[in-house]
Amino acid sequence: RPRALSGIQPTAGSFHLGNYLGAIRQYVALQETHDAFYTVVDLHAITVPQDPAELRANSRLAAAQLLASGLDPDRCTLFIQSHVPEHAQLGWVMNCLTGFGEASRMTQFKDKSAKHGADRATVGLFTYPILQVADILLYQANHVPVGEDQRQHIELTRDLADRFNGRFGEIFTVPEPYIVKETGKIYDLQDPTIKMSKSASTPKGIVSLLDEPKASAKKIKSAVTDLETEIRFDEEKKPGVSNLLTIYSTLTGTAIAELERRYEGKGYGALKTDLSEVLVEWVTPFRERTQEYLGDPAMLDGILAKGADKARAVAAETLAATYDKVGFLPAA
Ligand code: AQP
Repeated sequence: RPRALSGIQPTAGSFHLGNYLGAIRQYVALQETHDAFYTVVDLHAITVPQDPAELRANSRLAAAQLLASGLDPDRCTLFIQSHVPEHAQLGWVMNCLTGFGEASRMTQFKDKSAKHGADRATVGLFTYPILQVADILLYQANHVPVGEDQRQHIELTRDLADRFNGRFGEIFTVPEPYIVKETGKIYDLQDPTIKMSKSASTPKGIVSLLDEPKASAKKIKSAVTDLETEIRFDEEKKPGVSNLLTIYSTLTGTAIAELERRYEGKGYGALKTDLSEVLVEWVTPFRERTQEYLGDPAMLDGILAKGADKARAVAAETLAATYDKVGFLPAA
């Protein structure tokens, strides 16, 4: 079986619809075809200021939401990144292989540091794509399910894997991004030209999965569209309507062409009302399942402990091979 690896930050508490449609749905699907590793990346969460108690709670909450989305601990390996110290250890080796200019070209860092102010952005935020490289390479992943915003980081991962393999000997699998074209970028409901994002979206532009379903329905109903009336998928001319159609199509498994037919001659109001119902039907059981997992912290921690053991077995092997190739003296 090919390997898959992906990570998700516990920072925001609730995941949003972009995280789910862009990434988590693919995590669930790849359990069936891949030896899949999924990690809650708490090391990445401290690249921006965080509250320790909140981080701890959000890490459990992230794991609960992943399980509620359909991850099955018997069919994939789910773990907390900091439970596997090899991530930080391989991260250092990868830091030493990355050019300063190369790291400076990462657009995610540019966006995020612009938001925090250049002086307040940490060195950790600057090097987080390189830690992400280590996250992926440790598991020899063939495929990395992510949203479109992560494409550049997967490219960096491929470059560094090639560089290491060329310089020290072939040990790393060069991974491919696994980005679903239709849902790789879900847009903000209020500004459908930017991605739905926990840091850039306004509260009305982002659907947080754990919000009160009624509040999410309201956000769909007040989504920005355009001045026409026709329900047609056209990302360039009708980004708002196209985004709603993408969400609708993915949540219900209905082809977009079929939706266009179904809503011919009907107004945007009808589309929004129906989609808000679809969303409520999806988030209501999702929230319940998340609460069930949270209600049993011993079980949740047990799943994560087992996941960390499984992950470590793989990660330790890759790290040992890397240390050997680099020329570190083995510990006696
Ligand atoms: N709008 C989106 N559409 C499709 N996929 C998305 N992802 C995020 N936003 C969208 C994907 O979700 C996964 C987890 O992302 P993360 O843990 O890195 O979270 P994030 O990128 O911090 O989420 P945000 O909201 O995008 O945060 P900010 O605003 O901080 O950048 C990833 O696979 C990501 O591609």
